[in-house]
Amino acid sequence: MEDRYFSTWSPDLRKNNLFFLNRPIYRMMGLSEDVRAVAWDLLSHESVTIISHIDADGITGEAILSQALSRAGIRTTSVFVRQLEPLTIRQVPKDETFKLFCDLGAGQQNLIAEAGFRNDEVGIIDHHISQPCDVDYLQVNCHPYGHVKLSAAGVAYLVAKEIDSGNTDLAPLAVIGNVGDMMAREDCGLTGIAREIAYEGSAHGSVEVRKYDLNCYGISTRPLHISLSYNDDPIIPGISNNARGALRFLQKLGIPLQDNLQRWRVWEEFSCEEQRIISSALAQQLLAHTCSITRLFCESYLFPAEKARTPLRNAQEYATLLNACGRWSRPKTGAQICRGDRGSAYREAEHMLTNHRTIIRELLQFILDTGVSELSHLQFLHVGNRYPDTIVGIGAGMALSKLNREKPILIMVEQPEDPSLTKVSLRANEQMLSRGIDLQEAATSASERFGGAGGGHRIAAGAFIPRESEHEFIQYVNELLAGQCTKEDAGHR
Ligand SMILES: [Mn+2]
Repeated sequence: MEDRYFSTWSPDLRKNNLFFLNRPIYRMMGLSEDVRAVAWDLLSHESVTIISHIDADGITGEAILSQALSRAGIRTTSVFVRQLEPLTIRQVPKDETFKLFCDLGAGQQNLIAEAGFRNDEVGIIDHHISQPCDVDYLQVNCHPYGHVKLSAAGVAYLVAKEIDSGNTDLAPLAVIGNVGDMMAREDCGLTGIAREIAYEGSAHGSVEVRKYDLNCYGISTRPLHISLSYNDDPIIPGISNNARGALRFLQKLGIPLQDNLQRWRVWEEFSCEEQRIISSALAQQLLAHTCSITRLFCESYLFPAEKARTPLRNAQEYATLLNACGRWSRPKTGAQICRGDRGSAYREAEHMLTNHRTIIRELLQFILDTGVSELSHLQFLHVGNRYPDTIVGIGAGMALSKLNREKPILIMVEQPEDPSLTKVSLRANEQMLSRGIDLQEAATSASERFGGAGGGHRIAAGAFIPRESEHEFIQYVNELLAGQCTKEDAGHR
């Protein structure tokens, strides 16, 4: 890690450095020094309250931190929030415990300060853009160091390992957090520190890294032809969105598609030789339609200790299971699973996953039936109050591959607890990113302009905006997206 090169950090220097982000001295300090500073500080407390996000990254981050702290003899309690805002910050107890924010907090430091939390009782472990704040909170954030493909669970793992080098058994959780936050998506595999963590898990025996696996969701639980037909990255002519076509394609290869119990085999169960035959047939299919084969393969991350044919077997499906728990208000069920519960918590999560999928399918159908309105650089739809705001982003992402694949999609949903607010979800795809699209930037600046708040990542972002500015907001996002494309075009000239 380059960061180790700059080791000008000293505790006193840091305490006196009130202007956190944009000062050169901050950039001079390294990520590893920040990791060490937070780890040391944590060890000085008797009890810690972890405040984390309800998604797969937040849940795995919490599980890593709470296990690392308990092992060090520190009491922990956890609070999960959908996001950190004036209403939810009230759930953070005003007590003697140290408050450790995970996967959130960096962008809400002023809110934390306004709520009255002092800098000696707060720590932040995050990977989102940091907000300038007069209170100098102890923070470890990979984002300002340019590690943009590391999730909060990844950072939490670095802290856990600094607390005790024996905590490498928590690597699978960090891998799930990274994959859950789509850190592996753009490059068809994890990169940088996130990848180092996966290989650490591999050395430890808890993670199996498959370097040239099929880039397809559902390799441990879905019949192969179903898995292939759902896949839209890459789009394979005759197979994507066509389960019957996918089945016919596989049948021609002469490989048994069912096991001796007449169950459909999942990708993971095919032998290396069978996988090789199927992969090369898929590559030929792409080439025959002059499509690129570069995204056909990816590096995948499996957990050999987990039971076969369950979503716990690979990082992508495990992350979905945790996201289902979070989105249906049971993040603690997910956290229990991360601690090894394969009994009641796991059964409950399986039910939630089934329910989650049913509602998402309905939402997807609703979007396709209703249709979207198109602007020059954006397609959008309002789903009213029909669906919970926690799944609308997923529905948007799935709908995108079936709608116009050239323009980002924006979906609005009413906020049941606050009718004056509208929740907005934005989704793009890799091709749009390569043209310069940055949804995080668009969501942040557009929502700020109308007195809302937004954030996220280049490929997926969200915002809350005042209901009355919906129309102008959409128009403005469209303008911003148009600007992002032109910028990119100009750069290529
Ligand atoms: Mn995250």
